[in-house]
Formats: sequence, C-alpha cells, structure tokens
Amino acid sequence: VPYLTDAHRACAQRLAHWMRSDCGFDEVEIDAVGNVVGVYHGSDRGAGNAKRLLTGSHYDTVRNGGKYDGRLGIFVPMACVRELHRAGRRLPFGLEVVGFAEEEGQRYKAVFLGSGALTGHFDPAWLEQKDADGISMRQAMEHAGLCIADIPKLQRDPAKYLGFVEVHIEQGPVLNELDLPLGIVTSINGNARFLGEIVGMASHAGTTPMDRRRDAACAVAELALFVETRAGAVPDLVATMGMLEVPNGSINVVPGRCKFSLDIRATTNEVRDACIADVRAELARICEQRSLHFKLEETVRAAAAPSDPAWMRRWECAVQALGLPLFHMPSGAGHDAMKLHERMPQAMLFQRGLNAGISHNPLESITNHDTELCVRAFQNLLDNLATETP
Ligand code: HGY
Ligand code: MN
Ligand code: MN
Repeated sequence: VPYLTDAHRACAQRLAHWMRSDCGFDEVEIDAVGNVVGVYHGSDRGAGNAKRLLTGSHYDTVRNGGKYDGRLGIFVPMACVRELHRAGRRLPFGLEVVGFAEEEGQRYKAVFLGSGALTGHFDPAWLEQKDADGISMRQAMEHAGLCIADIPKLQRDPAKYLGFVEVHIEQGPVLNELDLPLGIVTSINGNARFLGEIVGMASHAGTTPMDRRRDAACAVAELALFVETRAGAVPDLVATMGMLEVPNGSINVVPGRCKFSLDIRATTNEVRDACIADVRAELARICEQRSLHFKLEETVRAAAAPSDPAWMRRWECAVQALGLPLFHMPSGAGHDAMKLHERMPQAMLFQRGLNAGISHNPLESITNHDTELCVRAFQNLLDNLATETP
C-alpha cells in the first residue's frame, strides 16, 4: 500500500467509512496529504474549549509488507471510540484519531510525510520528487484529488492537545520471547538513511584481468561487510544495507555502477552519528583503494525520541490495571510518534507479534486476545485521563 496508489486510496476510503458508519466519529475527513482524520468530540461537543488527545499511526506499508504495521495503531483507538459511542459516553477531552498517509517513505523519499504535515514539517520540495515510474508527488496528489494548497493549514497547534499516544506492533522478537502481550516504549531509536552509488568501469568479464578491474559491486560488498561488523560491535546499534543493485547489469560484464542504501539506527544520536562517520570514512577508503568514485545522499535523519515520563506512566497504569507485568523497552523501529515528539509529549505502547515478531513481511501477525488486551489498555488510559482532566 505505497503512498497514493489505488490500494492506498482504497484503504483511506475504508478507514473513513468505518470511522463514520461503524464507530460514530463526529467528524471524518481525508486531508490534503491523504491522512484520514476522525474526531470524537468531548463533553464540550466540539465547542473547542476542550483539549484533544491525539493518537493514530500510519496506513501505508512497505512493499510486500504485513497487515498490522501501522494499522493496529489506527484500529485500536477506533474500537475505543466505537465503544464510547455505543455507550453514549463523552470524555472531558476530544479524541482525534489519525490514519497517517505516509510513514515508510517507499514511493518517495519523504518519510513521516503524514505526521510531518501535522507538525509543520511538510517540505514543499518533496512535491517535485519523482517515483520509480517518473510520476512526481505533485502529480500523484493531484491525481488523487488532494488540495496541495491546503497542506500548510494541516499544522496543529500543540496548545490544543494533551499529547500524542501511539499503539504499534513491536516488530521484533522481545515480547514474544518473554511471552508478554504488551510492552511500554521508553524511547524510539534515532535513525538516518542514505542512498549511495559507487562508480567504476564496466568491462568484459572474460578479458579483464582481476587486478585491472574497477568493480563497483565488489566495493559495495566490501562496504556491506564493514557496516555489518561496525554495527555488530556496539549494543543497540543497527545498520542495514537493504537495497543493493547493479543497474542494467549483465552476467558477462564487470559492474561499472552499483547503487545501495544504508539505514543506521541507535538509542542515542551520538552512537548513530559515530557509526555514520566511520561508514563514510570506510566508503572513501574503499573507493580510494579501488580507484572508484562514489556519491552518498542522506535522505532521512530522525532524532531519538525519549517517551514523555507522564505519558509513559499513563501507559504503565493502564497495563497494570489489566493485571499484566510491566516491561519497558526501546523501539528499534521508527514511528510517527517520533515526529509528533517534536511538537508535543508522546509515549507508545507495543503489542506482541507472532512468528518471533516478524514484520515488514506478510508473515506479520497478532492474536485477537492480545489485541483485546491492547484495546482495554487504551480504554484504561482514556478513563484514567478522564479522571485527571477537569
Ligand atoms: O523503518 C521503520 O522503522 C518504520 O517501519 N518506518
Ligand atoms: Mn514499517
Ligand atoms: Mn510502522
């Protein structure tokens, strides 16, 4: 479900339909970047004198991804609103549930586009980016009927919100191995992403002696093994070369070009940045030694986002009330909460995944029982917040 594809737009329509017809939201709209925004008014009936709790997650996915990455964090609060609506209950604050349109940055190099529009971080330069088929973001937005001129109006005033909470699948093996359904997130790892290319000389695979080659693919392979070793040497540091490609390569041609990506993450910006510096230095050394050229473009840099203590405590109380043990853990994955973190206090709740928590893979799966616990934890958080709120 990449950004603004037919599957993506169908997903937005479904979410809006369910918010409107099944859950009883007072306001539902698909905004200028494709976020699906549902508002369930508080006891002020939307008069605007009650603050809102902001929550949600993304509905776009990676290629060949799973069904629950992002979506869980939209449906859980939707289920809570449905139960409030069925009971005819109003909280002393409004509830704004957002299905963010673009978090993964798959079609365009614009991660957190959906949540970034709410925090005032939408970069107009993104509009001219072209996807793999040469379609610009501007063209894709216009084709989807989105009103680009309205994008700046999406920025939220943090003073009108109590904070941001996000439920998300863990996307890793920890809760599964501990046999725990829910986990309290302490911080979201900072990450940086790069797209690179090494350029050598394409030459005949049969006639070019091994000591006369300028093989771009072997250089990238050498860098990949360095990245693996460097990241493996430091706890909670991870680095991935997720894309590696010889454009228009041939079986009998020494690769003259090789494109690659880097994704480097750590619990602190300092550890992340030290790794980036070493990888850059090694890339330069490899290319110097092999008489190759390279370019490296940084496409994402998101700071580490520690959870707000008060909101983390609210999740702790909500989970404890279920009779579950508390387990605190960092998030290796990036989430929309790290974008909202730049504007308001935030904290996340993780739900266990099955199959060792595998994610970004169709094997991604959860259980109804764990999801029931997750919904009840969210309901507990809402009820506790209601008693706190005048
Ligand atoms: O890559 C991530 O951490 C997230 O899935 N966008
Ligand atoms: Mn993801
Ligand atoms: Mn996600």
